[in-house]
Amino acid sequence: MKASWDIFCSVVDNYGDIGVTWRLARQLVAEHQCAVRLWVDDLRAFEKLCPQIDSQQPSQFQDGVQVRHWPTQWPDEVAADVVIAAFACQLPHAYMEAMADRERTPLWLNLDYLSAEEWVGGCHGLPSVKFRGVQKYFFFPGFQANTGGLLREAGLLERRREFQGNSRARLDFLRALDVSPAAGSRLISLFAYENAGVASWLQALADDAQPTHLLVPEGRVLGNVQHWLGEALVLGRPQVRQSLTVQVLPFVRQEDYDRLLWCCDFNAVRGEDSFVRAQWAGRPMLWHIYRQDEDIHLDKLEAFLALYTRALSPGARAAVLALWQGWNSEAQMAEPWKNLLQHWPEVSAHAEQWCLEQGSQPDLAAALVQFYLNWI
Ligand code: TRH
Repeated sequence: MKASWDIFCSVVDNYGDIGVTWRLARQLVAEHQCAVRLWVDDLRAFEKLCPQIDSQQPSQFQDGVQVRHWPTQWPDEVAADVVIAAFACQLPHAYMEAMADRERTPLWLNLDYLSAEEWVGGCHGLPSVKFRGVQKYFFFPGFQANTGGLLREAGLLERRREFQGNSRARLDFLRALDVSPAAGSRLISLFAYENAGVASWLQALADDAQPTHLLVPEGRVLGNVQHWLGEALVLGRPQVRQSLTVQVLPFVRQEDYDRLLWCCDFNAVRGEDSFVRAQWAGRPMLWHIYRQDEDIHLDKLEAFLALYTRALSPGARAAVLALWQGWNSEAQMAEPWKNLLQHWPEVSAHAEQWCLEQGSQPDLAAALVQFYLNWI
């Protein structure tokens, strides 16, 4: 019989919580034949990355996943074989009672935030709290073999390479978004939080001899872009300043965001899920990390940079470090950007190499299923 899985997603802010859990839920159904219910407390956030979702429906099937609205008043529900609380969200008390009431205790996991820090490997899979005999375990995504890995659908890298090798498919995809970059221009996507460093980067792109077409999905960075531009941004309309064309795009469905990343020569991403997807795109990238209290996000940033730049030459390594550290401290970006361009061939080849390396490890959904099989 199929194992049943309940995934709980509380949308704290932004799209990372739902982005990750939706991806995982679909993959468990498609690749591991699991029966999955995804409990989401904010269906409107979900609708943004999956437009087929009807935010008024308390229960609906999407891609084989039973999507349930997580109501404040918890209904009487039988607990699943495997229960995932995403990002340390608190399960409804009545559901925890239902877990404990089951004849066969469920496997209860906390799916944690992604970090490249060293301690993660040591904590992955360890027991956490207990509720009436039901043991909870930590499950950590990560980049090293001693972690739960990264979300990566079967065949993703093959599909990505095929798309990138097919200039027609790329053009058609961009055309459907009303994007027509001039021949010879560099294509960049910009998905970030508010960042005072944006202006200096855009100015450097505008001053460059090579033209750039910058695609900015609707979101939090638009204020900085508009401020630099000095005029109102208009969705879909290319706005030109010297060598730089800025174009705001509507927020697209998750699959299309992947294709957008695959199309670009350079991707600025943020948070957790877009950060991973940019790595699977195999192109040079820039990460705007989610800011946390007491600057603990900076430790995460440094831990990732140490791993990511390990195989680079000293010059290229210094260029990547300066760019990423500058971006995350909202510093002036012109010099770090120009310096990165000096190392472009190496940084480009490295992005593909890093993707290959990460892609050779078990993916997170497979690791979760294996964890369950080892546990029963
Ligand atoms: O939206 P985010 O900033 O989410 C954040 C982070 O996950 C952060 O770590 C977490 O603590 C916080 O949420 C609560 O960035 P992220 O993680 O990249 O999620 C964005 C999602 O939106 C991702 O699944 C990709 C998707 N997306 C689309 O589907 N279409 C789009 O057009 C764009 C720009 C993104």
